Amino acid sequence: MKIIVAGGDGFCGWPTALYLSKQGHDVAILDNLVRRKIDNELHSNSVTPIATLEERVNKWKELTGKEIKTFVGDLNHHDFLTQVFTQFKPDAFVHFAEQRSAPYSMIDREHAVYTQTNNVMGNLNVLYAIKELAPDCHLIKLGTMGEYGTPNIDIEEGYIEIEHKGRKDTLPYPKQPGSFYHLSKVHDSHNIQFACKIWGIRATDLNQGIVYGLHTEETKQDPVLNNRLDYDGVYGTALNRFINQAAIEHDLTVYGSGKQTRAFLNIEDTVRCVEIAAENPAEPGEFRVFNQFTEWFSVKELADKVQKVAKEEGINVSIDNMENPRVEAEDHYYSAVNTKLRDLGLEPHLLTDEVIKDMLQTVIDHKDRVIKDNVLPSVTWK
Ligand code: NAD
Ligand code: USQ
Repeated sequence: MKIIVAGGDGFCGWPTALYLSKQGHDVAILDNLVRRKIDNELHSNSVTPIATLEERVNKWKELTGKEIKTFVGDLNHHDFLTQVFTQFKPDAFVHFAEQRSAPYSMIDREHAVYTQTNNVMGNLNVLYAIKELAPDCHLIKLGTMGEYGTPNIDIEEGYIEIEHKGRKDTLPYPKQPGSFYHLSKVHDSHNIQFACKIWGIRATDLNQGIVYGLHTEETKQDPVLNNRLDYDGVYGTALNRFINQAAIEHDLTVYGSGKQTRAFLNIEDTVRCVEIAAENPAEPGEFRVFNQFTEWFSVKELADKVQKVAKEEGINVSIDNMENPRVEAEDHYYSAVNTKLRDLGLEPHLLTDEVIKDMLQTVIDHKDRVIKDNVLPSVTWK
């Protein structure tokens, strides 16, 4: 298949592009490299040193003989997107290219507006490009489990059957997102569903949980192929952050009681889930939703696991239940369905002590790169 990976210079997109290329697909990366600029804005960095996009794809070609074409530009530049679609003629468009940090979207008005403009308009431009230039192209869109929030009932995969005043219907599952970023994903989902209905576009919304991990089989092949690893209070995510904190012997920053529960998956499963979606496309006009995660944990459970593994490695770190900078439920029910990707063949990589130990070792190797001022959270929701 000819597959565009939009956001292919980022944490999820880069290993996905390599994996799909290794599997024999003709892959092109589209990215405006804005994440590298945001690192500069935040005076932050990836713990792992990352090569330029050009160096990355050149190294991949040198090692494997496989070419990954690159299109450097913005989804919100219509002429650019038109050129990409006309030249590459994709069978599938994997859309990772959004501003993905909840804290970044909550910094102030400007960052909230940027997040929603970048994400919602970018996605709308992709929908129009598919309609006008590649109507059979399958949109594989990265959504998020956080679209659902933490309702007091089980979370279904996209839709819920409701009985109301004696009548029944299957409706989109109610959405209660917790940041302007998570809201942008809800807006995207609505736009995609509408486009599928009116234009007959085929789309899969992958409601992904929090991704942990760093390496995949492909990124491990050479340091130039390194994936990025965020640890700061804005882009670092729960488990990855705790492992980084342990590596520099910093207290683990559990927000509030830490009872808040989230769905997680290993980066090696992210790449496989995208492949499964690509190889089993939605039907024309179908808006399909898969919950993309393998396990759920409370934040406190993750901190306990990291503390234990770190101790076995001779590192003693405390858990700091700091005041929660977010407005979110800490004591809540959590149970979510995730059968569709498994039914299509996903074999989960579960979170073991070994996985934490491996990652801890990688971070220790690069710990001099950690900018300590960036570790504590700096953004509040209020
Ligand atoms: P990332 O920030 O590392 O990568 C996103 C990439 O998209 C960056 O390389 C950036 O330069 C590019 N980009 C952003 N806006 C663009 C635009 N308008 N035009 C072109 N390129 C643009 O993020 P990530 O962690 O790889 O996340 C990828 C996607 O997966 C996001 O949509 C995110 O919401 C979703 N997701 C991520 C996680 C996670 O834990 N990392 C979990 C669930 C869902
Ligand atoms: N948390 C801590 N301590 C920390 C960091 C986070 O206790 O140091 C807590 C947060 O309060 C929250 C939970 O951990 O309750 C998750 O926070 P996170 O920063 O790991 O994840 P989140 O903000 O939800 O966003 C991340 C990605 C986003 C993706 C989302 C998937 O950045 O792109 O959409 O995970 S999900 O959570 O399923 O919506």
